[in-house]
Amino acid sequence: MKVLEGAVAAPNAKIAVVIARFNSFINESLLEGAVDALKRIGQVKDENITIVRAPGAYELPLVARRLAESKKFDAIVALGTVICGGTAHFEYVAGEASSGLGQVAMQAEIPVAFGVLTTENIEQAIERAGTKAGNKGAEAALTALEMVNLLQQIDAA
Ligand code: INI
Repeated sequence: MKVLEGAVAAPNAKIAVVIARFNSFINESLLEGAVDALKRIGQVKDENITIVRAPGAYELPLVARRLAESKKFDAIVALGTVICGGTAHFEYVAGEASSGLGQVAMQAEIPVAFGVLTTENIEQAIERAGTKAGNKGAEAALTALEMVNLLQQIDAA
């Protein structure tokens, strides 16, 4: 029996991190967590990490798509924060970010980790950006590395 399961080990991987500026006070903590996880846990070299800033979460898919099409990266980590407001705007922004990033992964066949917080309020976002509920940026970065490793294993099987 052959079982393939990714390890969080892709030290030679080239990773693009695309981060939204909207809600930047939260997103910068997600970025800090992601870069720390890539370097300290994943052993990814500093020169193999590219950070790209986009206006908001709505714009993340197009930027991710361009990065994927460049073929310069093994995985993309998308970071942003969409906080529920008084209108349906939240749903459109979060929905486009989520489905758009998923489409990029499927079309370009490259891991796109979803490090976009979608929360009811600012407190929930803070909790997930390096305080009591961990750091979703770090989690997304580690998932990206695991996926790079897993796809390499599948190709080699
Ligand atoms: N962008 C976010 O990243 N998070 C939000 O919570 C948000 N809200 O709620 O408005 C948001 N809006 C901006 C959006 O991403 C686009 O930049 C904008 O609509 C222009 O296309």
